[in-house]
Amino acid sequence: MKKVITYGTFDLFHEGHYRLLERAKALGDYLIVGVTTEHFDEARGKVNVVDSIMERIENVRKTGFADEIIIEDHEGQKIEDIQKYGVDIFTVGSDWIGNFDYLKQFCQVVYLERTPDISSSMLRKNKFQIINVGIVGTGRIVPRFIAEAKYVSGINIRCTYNPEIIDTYAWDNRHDIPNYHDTYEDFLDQVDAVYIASPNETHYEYAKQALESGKHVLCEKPVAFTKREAEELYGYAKEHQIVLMEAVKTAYCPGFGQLLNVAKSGRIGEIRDVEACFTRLATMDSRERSDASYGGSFLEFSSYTLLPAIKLLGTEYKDVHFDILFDDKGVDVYTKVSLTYDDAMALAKNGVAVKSEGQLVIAGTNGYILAPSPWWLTRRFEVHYEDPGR
Ligand code: C2G
Repeated sequence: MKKVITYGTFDLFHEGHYRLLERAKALGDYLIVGVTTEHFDEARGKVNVVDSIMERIENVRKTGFADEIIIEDHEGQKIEDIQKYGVDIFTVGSDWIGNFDYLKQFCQVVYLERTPDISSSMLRKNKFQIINVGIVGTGRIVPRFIAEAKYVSGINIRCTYNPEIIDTYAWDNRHDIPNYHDTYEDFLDQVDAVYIASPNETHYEYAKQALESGKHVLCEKPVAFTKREAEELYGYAKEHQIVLMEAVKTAYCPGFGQLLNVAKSGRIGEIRDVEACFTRLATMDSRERSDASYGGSFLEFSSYTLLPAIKLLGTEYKDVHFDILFDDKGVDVYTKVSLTYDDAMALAKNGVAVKSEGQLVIAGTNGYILAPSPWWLTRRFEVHYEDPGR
């Protein structure tokens, strides 16, 4: 009897998972499927798993392909399992090519072609959908998005759009993702959702067109420059039941969520002041420092620095005040935004040509929370009291 083993998170169970298990089973007579625990996934950098382990196991079981389901909870377990169960073939999708070659000393290793797309038969059943994502822009942030997408269940980066790329060949080769440079409409036809990472001044139009074509939108901040435009976009998305999200990463960082919960729990008493700072010295030729209309410190950082205040104190501030230092081109190189509430206040400090300590301090009536730099990628925070011994 030929024993096959495969592993995965199987979160938001989709067609790619189904087809992988189907082919894994066909490689032998007996299929063992290892489903990862949340802790193991966290340890390997997969932080936002949605389904519980019970649901993920149930979804694997329902396919009928697995003869046995086991739990994977630690590094090095694959070798143990291969020996323990007398496995002949280890298999996994081609997104992992090369990563598991070290298992060849224990059994045969087979990489199965990963499923890039939705097949029409699966679509008709309206399940197991893989979301095809198109990226608008090919700038600095895009390679990071592509790398990170590997850890997200059920998405496939389908293509990019950049009307200014003449030499698409170089881009395609580096990332193995085709670029569209003719019409935005053709590009939109290829995808279910778009991630907009183009220059600030183009966000609103790209987002609007995408939404009007029924595509979900994740847009780099700021999605728009005015309240009217933002309300229009969010209103349209809500009315048509399409997702529109602004890519303010900190809002989705698990550590930041925990920090907010501690602040709201009453541990430091009533919250009276929220002060956040984010500065990064930009080079003179960078977009941040050379573009007086759409560059500058406020547009670059305030969606981060205002986030803790808005999350903790809300949007009903009584007064807002700006203090700004401009350079000789008219770029705001250092901007402080002060918010006044009925019984609290907040300060957001942003800099592209002024360097300061990038920390977040939340002051309460009993104590304060300090999140050191980089608080916007919250890894740790401290709770302090009058008594330094606590
Ligand atoms: N897969 C696929 N096609 C997709 C997506 C995933 O064939 N479009 C495959 C993956 O290559 C993997 C399996 O489906 O073989 C499960 O995928 P995930 O749930 O994303 O798990 P993964 O992170 O790949 O776990 O120890 C865990 C393993 O190393 C892999």
